[in-house]
Amino acid sequence: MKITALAGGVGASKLLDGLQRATAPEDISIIVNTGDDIEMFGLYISPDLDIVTYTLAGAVNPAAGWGLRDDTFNCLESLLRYDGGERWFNLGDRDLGTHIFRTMMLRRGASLTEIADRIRLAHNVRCAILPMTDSPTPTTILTDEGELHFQEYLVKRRAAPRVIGIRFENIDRAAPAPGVIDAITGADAVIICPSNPLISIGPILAVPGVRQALQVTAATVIGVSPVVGGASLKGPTDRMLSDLGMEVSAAQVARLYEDVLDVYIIDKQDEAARDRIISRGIDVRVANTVMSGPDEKLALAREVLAACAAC
Ligand code: FO1
Repeated sequence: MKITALAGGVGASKLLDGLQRATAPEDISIIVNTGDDIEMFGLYISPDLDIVTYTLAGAVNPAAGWGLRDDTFNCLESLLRYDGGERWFNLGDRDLGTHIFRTMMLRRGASLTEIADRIRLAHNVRCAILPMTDSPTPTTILTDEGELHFQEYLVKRRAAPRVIGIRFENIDRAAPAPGVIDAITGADAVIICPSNPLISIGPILAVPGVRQALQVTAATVIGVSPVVGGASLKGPTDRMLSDLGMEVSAAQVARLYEDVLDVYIIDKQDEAARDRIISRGIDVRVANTVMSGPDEKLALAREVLAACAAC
């Protein structure tokens, strides 16, 4: 069974790690959000591509869910001594190797797609990893304190400012990266990972042609809720939904995807929302979606695969 996943950062990576253990990794293609990308110290940083790659390689810092395991920060400290800036975005010494390589290859004219493939092969990752687009489309968060790059909002300001709006810069002029549309239309199942619907999956769906491909694909489109019991397990999904006047619930996230979803997997804690979601024409499966360890990741991945096989 050919599977394509739409993914953001940490939550998605956990499920993807389960999936690569539950089925043949070569059958999985992952379309990754690049709206979080940011330039720092002249380097092109692509956090979600790196989080997915490092996690699937078993190399991620397990406590943080991003960066490399046992990394050190000597280079960053040296840079900040010259720069005089505040340390708010932690780039590890070995992680910097990835950013230097990516930046060097971009300057030589390689595409983000080609570079992502080189990096995942170097880490022996067998799933295909595709950026959503090859052109920069940074996410701007409009807040009561002004406009912030997504990383400034999330990491520097710890998601404290109130969100008024979200803008995906240059998105109308962006094209899906090579292989993205084929991965959606040629799959047997497309999985929308439990990522932030507004700033992780939202940018992928906003790339011209992607949402339409999901609407017409013969693949079963299966979403996994990132909201459990009225809160997000990781990151500011709950706060952002609420700031933007939306209900913080699994059902609300399903509504954001209702034009593309066939099946939605919600947590046992949210079982009461089942009928509300079914009434919108979406099949619902109830599972333990809280991936607290390797066994839970594998169990949820098997649940997702069972939902794919049932359609
Ligand atoms: N997240 C943080 O909360 N603090 C950091 O200092 C930080 C550094 C960082 C460096 C490289 C990288 O690939 C990711 C990093 N992240 C950091 C994670 C990142 O900000 C977000 O979690 C993702 O963009 C959302 O998926």
